[in-house]
Amino acid sequence: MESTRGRLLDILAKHNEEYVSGQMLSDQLNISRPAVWKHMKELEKDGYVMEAVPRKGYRILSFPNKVSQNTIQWGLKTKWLGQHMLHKTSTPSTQMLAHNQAQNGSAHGTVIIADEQTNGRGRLHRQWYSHKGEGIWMSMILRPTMEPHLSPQLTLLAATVLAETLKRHCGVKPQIKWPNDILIHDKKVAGILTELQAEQDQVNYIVLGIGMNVNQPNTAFIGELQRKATSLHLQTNQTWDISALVQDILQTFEKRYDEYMENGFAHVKLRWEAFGYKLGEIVPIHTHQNKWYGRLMGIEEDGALYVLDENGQGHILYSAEIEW
Ligand code: BT5
Repeated sequence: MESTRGRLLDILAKHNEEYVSGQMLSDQLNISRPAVWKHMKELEKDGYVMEAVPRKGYRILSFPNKVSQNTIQWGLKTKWLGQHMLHKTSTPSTQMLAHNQAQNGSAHGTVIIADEQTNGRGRLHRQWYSHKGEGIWMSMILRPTMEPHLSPQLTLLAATVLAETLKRHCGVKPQIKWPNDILIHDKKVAGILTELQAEQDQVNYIVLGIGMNVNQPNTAFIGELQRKATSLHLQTNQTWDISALVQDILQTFEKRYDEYMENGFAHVKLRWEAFGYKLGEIVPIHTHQNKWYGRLMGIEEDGALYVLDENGQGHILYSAEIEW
């Protein structure tokens, strides 16, 4: 059962900047008013900054710099995304948890987030390094009315949301490497993993996983990642508030998702192409056994990559691994 303290935080967090009276808290939590006051003092010891105003009540002024359901939901301006949330300090993979939750009927917009993943994964069962407390490791459950073959559009949508949010929030210049990598200065700062459960012609649910490196120092990246990966901290020399960044991503995602559901893919495509990595350039392309050179032209309605070969002939690539 949830603790009194947890429920107290929940009530205060849901009221954002409004005061909640001691009487209301005491009624809802079924504890005395001196007990409410004692809980407040305990929270202050843990780094919460509280305000108590006579005849108005209590409110939270700031949370400790630590991710929790409350720190994310406090001030979260979304209608459906992240209104249901599960936060874990450690879990094998938020993707796995999200699949379990979705199969048990969790609502559209449910978000699962963890401080650490012990078995985080990328596409094709590749490993995803998820350093404790230093990044965003989260999965959202989406239940769109959509044909399964269009689901790659959601990966592209998510990529534009991450790029757009990072640019605005952190002042960096992100680029999207088709189909799911977010790069800054040629190094990967975030990746997206979209998995779906579908019938023949209708998506049942989608689990959209986002992994983003936020506050890792240089020493966090070892082996192949030393060359390939970066974090926002390394790119900006700042330490970022993870909850605030998650809020911004969720708010931007909800807005763009609703627009996409209403108006279709055309705007997503334009935005994606504005962030497209090496678009218009000639790059080596590995497809199955072949290696050839092609000019990256843009993306198709179904999320495929459109490439021109040396003879000017167009190719539509669905699962090519592109190397540069
Ligand atoms: C991805 O796969 O980029 C998708 C990553 C999705 C991770 C999220 S975290 C929340 C949710 N829960 C999960 O278990 N997963 C999702 P892919 O394109 O296959 O890239 C994987 C490759 O990226 C690896 O083979 C490494 O080369 C590299 N990589 C691994 N960890 C990285 C990191 N932290 N930062 C940058 N690159 C990384």
